[in-house]
Amino acid sequence: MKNIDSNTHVSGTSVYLDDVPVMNGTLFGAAFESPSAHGVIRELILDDALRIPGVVRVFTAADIPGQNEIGGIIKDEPLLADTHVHFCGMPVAFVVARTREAARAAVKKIRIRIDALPVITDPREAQAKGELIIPPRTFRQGDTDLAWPQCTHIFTGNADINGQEHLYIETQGAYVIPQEHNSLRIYSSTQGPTAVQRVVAAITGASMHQFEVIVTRLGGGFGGKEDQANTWAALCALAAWILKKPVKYALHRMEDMAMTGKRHPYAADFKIGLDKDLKILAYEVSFFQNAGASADLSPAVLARTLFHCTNAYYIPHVKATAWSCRTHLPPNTAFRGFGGPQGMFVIEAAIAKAARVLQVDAALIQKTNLIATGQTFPYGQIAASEAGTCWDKAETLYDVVEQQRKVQLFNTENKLLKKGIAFMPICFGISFTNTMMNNARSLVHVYSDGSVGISTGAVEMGQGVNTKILQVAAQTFSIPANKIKLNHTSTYTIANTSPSAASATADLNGKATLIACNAILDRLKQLAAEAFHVTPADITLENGHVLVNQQPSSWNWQQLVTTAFAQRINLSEHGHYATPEIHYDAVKEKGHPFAYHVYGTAILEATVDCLRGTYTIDTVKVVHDFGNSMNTDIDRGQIEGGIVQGIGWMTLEEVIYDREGKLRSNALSTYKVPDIYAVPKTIAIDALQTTRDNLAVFRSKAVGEPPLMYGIGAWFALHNAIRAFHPHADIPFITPMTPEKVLLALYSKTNTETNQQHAETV
Ligand code: LUZ
Ligand code: MOS
Repeated sequence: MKNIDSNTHVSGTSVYLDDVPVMNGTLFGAAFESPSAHGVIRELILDDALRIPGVVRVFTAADIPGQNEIGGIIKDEPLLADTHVHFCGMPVAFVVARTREAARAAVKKIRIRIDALPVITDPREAQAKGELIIPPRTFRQGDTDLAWPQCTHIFTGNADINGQEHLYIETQGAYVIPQEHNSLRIYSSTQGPTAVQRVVAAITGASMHQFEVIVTRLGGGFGGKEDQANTWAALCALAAWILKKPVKYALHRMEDMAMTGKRHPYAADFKIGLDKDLKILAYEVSFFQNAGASADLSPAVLARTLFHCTNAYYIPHVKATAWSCRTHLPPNTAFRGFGGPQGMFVIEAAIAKAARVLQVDAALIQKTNLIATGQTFPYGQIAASEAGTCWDKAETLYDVVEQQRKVQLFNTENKLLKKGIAFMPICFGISFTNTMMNNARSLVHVYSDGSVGISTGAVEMGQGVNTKILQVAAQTFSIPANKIKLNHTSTYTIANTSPSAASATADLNGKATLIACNAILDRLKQLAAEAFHVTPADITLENGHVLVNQQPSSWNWQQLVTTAFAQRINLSEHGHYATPEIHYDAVKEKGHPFAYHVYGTAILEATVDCLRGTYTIDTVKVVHDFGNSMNTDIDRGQIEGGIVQGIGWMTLEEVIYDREGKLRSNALSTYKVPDIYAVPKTIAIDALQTTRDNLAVFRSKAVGEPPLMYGIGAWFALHNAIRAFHPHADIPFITPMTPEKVLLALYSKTNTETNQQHAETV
């Protein structure tokens, strides 16, 4: 089935925040952001701003009637700076004016005097100074201290992983309209309507039931709107609450880039030990997460880094510690993969380091250590599948031996162009790591004409969740798709939602919809059974027809519904789903946090121009574990998008803050994202359809985040291409691998460590 939004998308009639008609009398907001990363506010001068024609009011922290607090996991983040500023771009004041232009002009007229305090941008420095968001966490399996003496080879190293700008096409924004009885209707471009509702209640000092948060759809979220849509909604709500006028604020791209957090940069130290057969016996890793100025979602992101620190490998002895380090950058936040990709990069770097020094193919070490069914992850969950199925299929399906032969031939025949291949196996746990969040609700109405309306807590952000939910209802009721409509997301219809995140939205909301549809269907079957003098089990529906003992009856769906309505049978249901089987003990750091894991393997090939340092990522060939895909078109779209986004993170996208904590890569002229030319010429995706039971909706496994991590292989394909030119190149594990870094590595001095070891081996 086609994505139900495709026609409105291509005809420009899909409704995003900025397409909601603006009411007469609407005022427009703009935030004044801190020009310094750290300091004490001495003076805030608003006079010139207030003199701009059309300016209605400038709000500061003193105007907040409730709490000046937007923190979620930890209450450590003011909406508007009060006495101190903690990052460049931190909102200090909110101008409201009759036009957008007046609001922006007034922002430029605000003056602030700040006494500067020392600025920290580096997570290692923050950790050394004890600037931590939460105490460190450690995951342990086996005993690394006992394992080191048994290792034949031990390697140490470090990695520096940069962040990533979300670059959703639709920037952040909100539009708030006062309603009767002291309530507000809040249109928000958010992945988390309930988070917006909770924050607005805190800011106004009112209760959640006074705020209806409505989401039509998002022009992309990628995690950037899981928590950070709250600010704009809260600012507009504050102004609308006090002025009793509609207030709208949709951010300019450069405001959005400067004021919002990104994927977390991480620094890491690793130590890996292997036996003579290349089995990894022990792995120790320390992660230094650059959290930014306040907690936001960093503690949860940190947890997922630990959960994924061994990627798709089984390692008997593991000790992984992670520090969430407070720096003076915008609070970093959720981004597709949620800390997992950073954890996975480091183990891949450790394997690459071992391969480099031992002069073996990294793929050999990877393959030797893939996790098998029954083996245990460091957090205590037992693998229910094996990573090797995807790997083995990829090897044969894509004839890797032949590909490697061709690459070798190419490399002997070419002096200044070199190719590299890398395997990238993935393993990603599906569920919010915070067990409490794994629940969802769906409200299903069957109208008396037989048509169906569905509201859930899911936010459609281009990922196709509404199409999948519609498929659930269409299949359960056995009626055509055009009889079903997915409604916008609203906190008045569905309460206490988890954000649309963690790749779990279709599973959670799809299952809730399934439960609701089945409850209605049970009532309808009961009715039909009575009418035809059989039992409900004898009734089935097929293509809109009612079958009795598999034989056509005189009733169709329409008659069934009309009869039920006439007999006053409830044609609506509110379904609730909570993922079973999951649990986690955060003290022991053991449990069963994930409903299931998604596996896959990608083989990436890159070509480097060894004169210029430029490169292309030529092919990405994937075998991906779909379970039993409900919608292969949507799933393929997610995989292609994820791969390109992952390649962008690993190669082109360089977030640069200067030492004063100012974002230098603050526009698309200075922050390079993949364009059509950066997309690999070939992306081949093979759907591994597995029959094993799992907790996904219709056994169709989650597809949102996992494919991003195939992009990590691009870094290692480039790494291998560089080594084809300069076998002992000194290639630090720093991301992204921009052409500048490639050039530096191509002409780097010989790395003595690999050279010495090489000499010894020879
Ligand atoms: N959000 C969250 C997430 O709050 N918890 C998670 O575990 C998670 N995982 C992935 C993406 N977003
Ligand atoms: Mo996300 S990183 O699933 O909001």
